[in-house]
Amino acid sequence: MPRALITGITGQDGSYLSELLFNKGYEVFGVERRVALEDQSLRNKRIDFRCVKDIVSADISNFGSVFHAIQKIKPDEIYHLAAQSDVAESFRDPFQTHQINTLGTLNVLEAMRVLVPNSRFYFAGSSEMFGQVEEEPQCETTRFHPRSPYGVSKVAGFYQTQNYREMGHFCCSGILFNHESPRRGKEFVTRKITSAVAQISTGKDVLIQLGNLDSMRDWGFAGDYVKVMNLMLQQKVPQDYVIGTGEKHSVREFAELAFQYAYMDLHWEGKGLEEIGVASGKKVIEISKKFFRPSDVNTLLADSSKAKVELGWEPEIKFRELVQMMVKGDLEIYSK
Ligand code: NDP
Ligand code: GDR
Repeated sequence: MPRALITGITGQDGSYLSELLFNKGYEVFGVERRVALEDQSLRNKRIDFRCVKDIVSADISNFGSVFHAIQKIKPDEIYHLAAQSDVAESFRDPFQTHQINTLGTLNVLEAMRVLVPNSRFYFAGSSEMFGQVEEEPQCETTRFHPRSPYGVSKVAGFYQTQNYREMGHFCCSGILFNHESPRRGKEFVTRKITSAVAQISTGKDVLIQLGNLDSMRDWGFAGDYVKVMNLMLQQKVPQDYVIGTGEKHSVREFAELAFQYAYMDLHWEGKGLEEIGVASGKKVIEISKKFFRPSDVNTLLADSSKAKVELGWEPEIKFRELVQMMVKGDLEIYSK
């Protein structure tokens, strides 16, 4: 049985990936940092423990703890997903973002080099590396121009991964565009909207404060995207791949559709910072300066043709089904 190690197993992607690998016959191991005073049942709420053989304690930003975890697990495949993944937070704390994302990735790669040099390594790269896009759509040869400390940390992780590959290790990066699900954290705009929409539809008085409504993203489903992480590590030659749906939509469209799937009609009034969203005769959305970023990525669109041709990968779920799935998930939670 191959042994897979997932860093970031408590996160959205970690949970879907652990289920996928278990169903493919892997022994699945995770690393998880222990945080004092935190309710472990809450932190582990996404994980199906029937799919996980063991979880070892490690903080990715500490080389010693990563070293011990890899020494204990001796994985055949390492899926390095752990990160400070919140772009807005990376402006507030660029140092922690760098510590976890850049040094953390180096910690995993170096422990792999010393302990399990034949292990296969996946790095969770991001469309945020393209940032201020220099061409549309973005593919594997598009130049990086990151626009946040998070984006910079992922570019560094990408080049570290490439460097270990050039030293002879089997290392790949997936350059994944935004992917969401009912398990998405509520700090991200999609789940922030669908969880509020579900509460409004069940009669709660909720006002959603948003930032840049016209930001465009290529949004896919996390369950589709974890499949490609595994596919990449089964190839003969390690390579990097861009992964997205090839469709882009604005935050505004996402909100309109989310209200529609909860049987409410959303329309907009006013302009600029005074703009509001109205549904069922009530103000449900307002603009808040708090949610604008010092430098944002205004548009992203993936060209995943390399993954389609070489890996046979294509997304099964596109924008409309994704929004519907997320609204449905939150309606189930909030109507209880
Ligand atoms: P999440 O934010 O849901 O999960 C991040 C995971 O990293 C959590 O398990 C978190 O654990 C863990 N983590 C954070 N800091 C540390 C640390 N110091 N030590 C150990 N573990 C830590 O992210 P996603 O699942 O959405 O994303 C997975 C990866 O893919 C991330 O690297 C992200 O940057 C990247 N990515 C995500 C995209 C997306 O749209 N979802 C797109 C492109 C890239 P804890 O429970 O302790 O917080
Ligand atoms: P992103 O996702 O930054 O693309 O990073 P997020 O959902 O945070 O933002 C998407 C866009 O929406 C705009 N926006 C808001 N964003 C948030 N979070 N909250 C708001 O209220 C709001 N209003 C408007 C943002 O300005 C932005 O333009 C995600 C993460 O999962 C990263 O880890 C991953 O690498 C990238 O996707 C690809």
